[in-house]
Amino acid sequence: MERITVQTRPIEGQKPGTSGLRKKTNVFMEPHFLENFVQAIFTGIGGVVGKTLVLGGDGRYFNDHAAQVILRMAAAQGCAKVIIGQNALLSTPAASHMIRIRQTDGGIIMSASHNPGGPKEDFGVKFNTPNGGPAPEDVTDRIFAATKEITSYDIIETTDVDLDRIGDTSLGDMSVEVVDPVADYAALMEELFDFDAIAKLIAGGFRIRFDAMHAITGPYATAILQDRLGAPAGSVVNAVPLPDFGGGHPDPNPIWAKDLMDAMFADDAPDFGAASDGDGDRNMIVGRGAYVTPSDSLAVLAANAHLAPGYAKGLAGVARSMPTSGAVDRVAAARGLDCYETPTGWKFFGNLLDAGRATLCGEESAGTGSDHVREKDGLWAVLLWLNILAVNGKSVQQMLDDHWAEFGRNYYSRHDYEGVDATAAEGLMQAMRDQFATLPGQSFAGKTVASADEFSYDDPVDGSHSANQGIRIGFDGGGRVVFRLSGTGTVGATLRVYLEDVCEDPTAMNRDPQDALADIIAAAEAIAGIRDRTGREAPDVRT
Ligand code: G16
Repeated sequence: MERITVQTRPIEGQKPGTSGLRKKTNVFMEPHFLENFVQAIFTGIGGVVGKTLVLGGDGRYFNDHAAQVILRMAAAQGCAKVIIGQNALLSTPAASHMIRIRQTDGGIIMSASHNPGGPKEDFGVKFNTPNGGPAPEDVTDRIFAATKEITSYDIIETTDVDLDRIGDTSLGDMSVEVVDPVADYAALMEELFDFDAIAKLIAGGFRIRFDAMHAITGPYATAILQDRLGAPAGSVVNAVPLPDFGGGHPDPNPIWAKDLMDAMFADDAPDFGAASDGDGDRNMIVGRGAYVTPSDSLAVLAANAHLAPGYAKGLAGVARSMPTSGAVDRVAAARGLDCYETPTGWKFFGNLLDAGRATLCGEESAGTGSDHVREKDGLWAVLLWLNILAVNGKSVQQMLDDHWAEFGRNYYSRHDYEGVDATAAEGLMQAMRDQFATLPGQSFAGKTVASADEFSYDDPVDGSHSANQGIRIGFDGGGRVVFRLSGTGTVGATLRVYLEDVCEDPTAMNRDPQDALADIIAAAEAIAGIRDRTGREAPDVRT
């Protein structure tokens, strides 16, 4: 076993995005690419001497090799201990939990989340801080700065560590503890939720279908939903994680989880359907014939979380990302809860959760979570829904109908234009900025613009400022459109157009969102000129 210093040079394009660094896998496999970024993480956090880190990933192609490299670099640089999931697997929420309960100095998660995996698809690496949450911007700025100054990294040359066997081992002077990836997480879920009530619901014939999309939640969902809660074998489908997610796109939305949608809209549909993503932090909830938008899911959970034991004391407050619909704001207003609006990216919830200002958080991008960890958590959302349904005995559709009757409905849809020419996308955004002063008062497709600006955020806990977080156009009557460029894509630019309108008419609560939003969609096109600027006739994905 030899410790060597490898000379290297800065590599372009290592700026962390919305959630860590995501690139094509073959880029990560180029000489020094992974090592440079890992070294930059170590430098950015002040070195790893004497520290304990958690390590795990979603099992996508290159996960196992990257884990060995990270272990060898940590060992070469004086790290005291790495706690790693068996076979280098940990879902993102389970990693967050592990970082917290073992009081470690943080962790490295290998994942490109909902992006496809495989040699030709995506890989990613991100650092989570000791609170279990994604590194905030000051840390990612330090990591990025280190990528631009790197000249060498230290690594041990040795054979691979056996990650198949649970237990303690070592690498040089560093301890390596291989842990069961599921056990601690499952125990946490059992603390938060009334497993007896959910098991009784299921035993009474309530049928569920959970689509793990060949990704990391397979073993978690099988252990919890089938083995502990008694759902019949086969309730969890696509349960075996595969390095390429079976060739699929592990993003739980109606497009990429179409099989689940078809099953849930069939004549013999189960009562409850759900899916999660590559690394287990996103979720999609579907009832029989009833798709629940992530924004509505957050609002319904905020209104009913007290029915689960872990939240029986009520909520300290709620938070949502800016492009997420205002449905949860209505719940907060009715229940007298503080409600925060943050930029896109789970990292922005961290301070609010740590300070005890928010208990539940959520994003339109299929993420919901609470202060139990510092990441969004797919299976947690599924279990909270099941706990609520077990207590009140309603169907998912009934939950939605009752919710809209009580609070009103925010019709919502997101239109994505993927792989757009980056210059064209920037041009579209800039052209709108140039119109901020003149848009208010003008009408487009019958909608009059009330406000036009770019969202910026001042963190109420640490005072940090984040600018350029999405363009907002508000319309008279409460509708709005938000334009943002994704920070998680790996090819060109992805333009996200978030469309929303408010409805308080009890006779108009069950419209198709695309119809209900037709005027807002037309106004967005008229203002931004999406077709002309991107050359696209229609969005690639409508959620
Ligand atoms: C990540 C972040 C989320 C964010 C999402 C969307 O999700 O963790 O907080 O909402 O990206 O990002 P964008 O719109 O920039 O693509 P994940 O599930 O990919 O980690």
